Amino acid sequence: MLRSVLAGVVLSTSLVLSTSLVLIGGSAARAAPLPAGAASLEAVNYPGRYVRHQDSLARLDPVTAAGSAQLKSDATFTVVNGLASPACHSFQARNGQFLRHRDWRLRIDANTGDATFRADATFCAVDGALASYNYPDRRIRHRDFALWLDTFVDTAAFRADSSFRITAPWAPRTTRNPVVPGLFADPHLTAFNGRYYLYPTTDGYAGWSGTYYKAFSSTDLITWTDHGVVLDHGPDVSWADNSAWAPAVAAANGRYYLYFSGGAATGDTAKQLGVAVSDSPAGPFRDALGVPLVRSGQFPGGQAIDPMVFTDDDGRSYLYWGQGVARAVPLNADMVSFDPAQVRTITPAGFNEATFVFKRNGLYYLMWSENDTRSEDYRVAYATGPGPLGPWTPRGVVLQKRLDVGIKGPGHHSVVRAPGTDTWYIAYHRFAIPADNGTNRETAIDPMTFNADGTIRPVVPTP
Ligand code: FUB
Repeated sequence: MLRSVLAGVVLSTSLVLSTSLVLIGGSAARAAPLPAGAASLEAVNYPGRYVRHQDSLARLDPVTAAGSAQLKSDATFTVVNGLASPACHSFQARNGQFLRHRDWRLRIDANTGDATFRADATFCAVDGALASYNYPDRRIRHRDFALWLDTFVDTAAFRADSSFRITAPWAPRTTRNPVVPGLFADPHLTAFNGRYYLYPTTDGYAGWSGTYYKAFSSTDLITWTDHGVVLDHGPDVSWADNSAWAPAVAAANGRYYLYFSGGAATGDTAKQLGVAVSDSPAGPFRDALGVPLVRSGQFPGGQAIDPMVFTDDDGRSYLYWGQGVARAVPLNADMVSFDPAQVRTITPAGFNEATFVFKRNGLYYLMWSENDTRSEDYRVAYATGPGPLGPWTPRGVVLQKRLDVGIKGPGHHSVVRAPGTDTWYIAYHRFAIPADNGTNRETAIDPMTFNADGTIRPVVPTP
């Protein structure tokens, strides 16, 4: 069993993750991320006992190969992006709930997305243990084989009781999706220089109030490199504080342009679109304009969210966006401006949001999401046309829920062609499986295939 060690007390094998992070006032100043993905946590001073949940409470129990499937499942967690901070971690149980502290006990609960829950469910690797994000002087520690959040005392006994070894999971994943662990939505999957890049919304926030974007890259759509936070509304965007939604990245002029939606502190009606630029697809990106690219209310009707850029074979790029009303406009060659007089409305019947355009064999495809992202009926439909601005012929729904395997609300997608081939993939989000909803979504990728006449075959979403 490959083991990495979270503890400073007993170092059994390869990867030592201790003393790697310093907390100052509750925020991570220096972080060495734990490997994301499924894992089990073994007590260092009680080898053979693992963190598990039972009746929602976290405790340490013996787990062996002969143990029941339920026990192994209860003793398996997925290490994910910290719900309160990307510098720290959250631990998602197999039932979709998160390890969190309440009344100083460790337990599992469903993510409400509010700031208190997210902070209670975020832990930072510090000095060989897991410190609470919101109570940084307290660490996860076992006492009488129950897990508590206790104030750190610098004794050998406390250090031992708060040291856990990250091991291979007792209940390994059996599904290919989600492609990156944790809560990520609105995935923009694209390819640059023969490598896939994935830019999602960071999810798990009540009201989708997240503030930052991460980027991931892969050569095979299976193994992903986490490039960390590539744009954060807090420090990086003066005109947007929240609602960091639906990034989309395009390459031009030897650079990479990240289009995004952002809300000001004034509330829901103030969504605007921005554009940030980087010399690398892995970021970091900086706000290219210092002001919105599309201002709230600049084009009356609908919300200014969900930007997407399509670049045609002639090098001309087009910006698409909107919720309620779909809009499109040719971008100027600088990729950060356009002629407002050229903006046109292209709203298809059934449209809600998440426009996506691509081209195959000379045919243009306009795709979008229907219904509300909180509905299990959120889904993807499309039309085809002779040019990037249409006119468009509706072709129907291509991706929708698949209740027999627990897939609800698949949508806000993107499409990528495997470089140099006619193999296509669709990336989309869905309610996280199991037990989640339209603010706890996860990113999946599945093949997308075509009929001989160019129409898209119904996508079979897979768990
Ligand atoms: O993720 C926030 C919003 O939810 C997106 O902008 C919409 O497309 C919907 O997915």
